[in-house]
Amino acid sequence: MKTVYTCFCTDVIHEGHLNIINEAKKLGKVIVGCLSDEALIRYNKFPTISQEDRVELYKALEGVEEVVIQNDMLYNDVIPEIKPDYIVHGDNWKAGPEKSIRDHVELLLKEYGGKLVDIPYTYNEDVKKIDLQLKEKLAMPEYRRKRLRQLLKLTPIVKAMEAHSGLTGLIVEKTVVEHEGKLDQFDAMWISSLCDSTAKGKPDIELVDMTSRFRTIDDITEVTTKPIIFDGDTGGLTEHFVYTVRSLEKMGVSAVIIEDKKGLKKNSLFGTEVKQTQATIEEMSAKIAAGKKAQLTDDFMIIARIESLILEQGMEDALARAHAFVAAGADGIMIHSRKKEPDEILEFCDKFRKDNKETPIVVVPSSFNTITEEELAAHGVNIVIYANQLTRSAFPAMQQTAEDILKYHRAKEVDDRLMSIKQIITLIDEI
Ligand code: SPV
Ligand code: MG
Repeated sequence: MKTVYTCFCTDVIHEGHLNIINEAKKLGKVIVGCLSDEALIRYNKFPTISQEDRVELYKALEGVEEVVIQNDMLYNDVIPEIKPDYIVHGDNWKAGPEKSIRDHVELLLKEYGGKLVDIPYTYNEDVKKIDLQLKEKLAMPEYRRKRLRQLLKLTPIVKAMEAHSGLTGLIVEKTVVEHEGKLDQFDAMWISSLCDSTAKGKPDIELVDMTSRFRTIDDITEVTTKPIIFDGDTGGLTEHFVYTVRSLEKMGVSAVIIEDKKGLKKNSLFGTEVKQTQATIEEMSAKIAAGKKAQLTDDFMIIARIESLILEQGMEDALARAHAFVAAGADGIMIHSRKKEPDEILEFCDKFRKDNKETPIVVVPSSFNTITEEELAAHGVNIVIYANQLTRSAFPAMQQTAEDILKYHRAKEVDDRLMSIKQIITLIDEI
């Protein structure tokens, strides 16, 4: 009897999957691969049910003889092991980023003479509705909020990208790339105080009030599903911060990062060029403890950001603060630097990790941008935040367009570098 292999990464079985099983059955004994959570989150939406529940779901399907875990999105683990006579898949992977996976599977099959069978992909109103329902579920506060903690367990380094509007949120949500055969995407969104303020034409000095910052979160949560890390600046007065924590939890935000500064906060990238005052260890610890006491869910994280390196207070001060803030209840530590080289960040991570193996470390490599995610992870970093790159790429593009239209007294000269009207209207999902 021939063996047929198909890989599923769905949380809900619909007509399309049943069709695949039916077609596969005609060719031989059906083995279904359940794509592991670790592999799935690199190119699909986050799962709404556990890997174990997905295995049970697939096992219960009539015609499925066996379910195995597939750990590699490129099928490198399962194909040489099972050597199926056939691999069956919906033909939607013939185009788009998934095509590289299909190409790779073809190569693997060629090695021993296996065959690839593409089945016409089923996409009708029912399937579309299921897709939308899953997306809605992922966007719900109670599901979204806990996702950062889930991701920290699933991936060596969580990648967060700046978002400051519905549109930038959509870019973070939907961008999937294929590079060297593998697919990848961002895991989370960072609502930067710098970019949120800049988008409003205001300086990054806690001038944009919380109500307005929450409005930005609303704009983003309405159209996305990925978890949110909120830049809470100094957190404000402790008496105010406890309310902020509750509001963020209610909105489904996963984490707030507050920095150990007080008085008029300026952007860290100014460093010591402007007057900035660091809060004492006691003041910051009290704020963290009050926030932790106020929070109602176990999902939410309060991450303490240390400005000692920015303000040139030394490594020992940074480390002492990190340990004190963890003792006060912080769920993570963000260490910041504005040096071009990552040395002081790596030194901090290595030294902190000597005494603390668990507490997540967050870094924002805006200045020390040559370091890769892999290198950061090797030094114990758990979350990397690309804090402002969408804003910084959009601004010069818009400015150049404005200048050129003024120069040429028409828009023809800029047209080649614009997104088409057709593309922009299809960017936005319609219900
Ligand atoms: C932000 O993005 O607003 C930050 C990071 O706080 S930084 O601008 O580097 O201070
Ligand atoms: Mg900020």
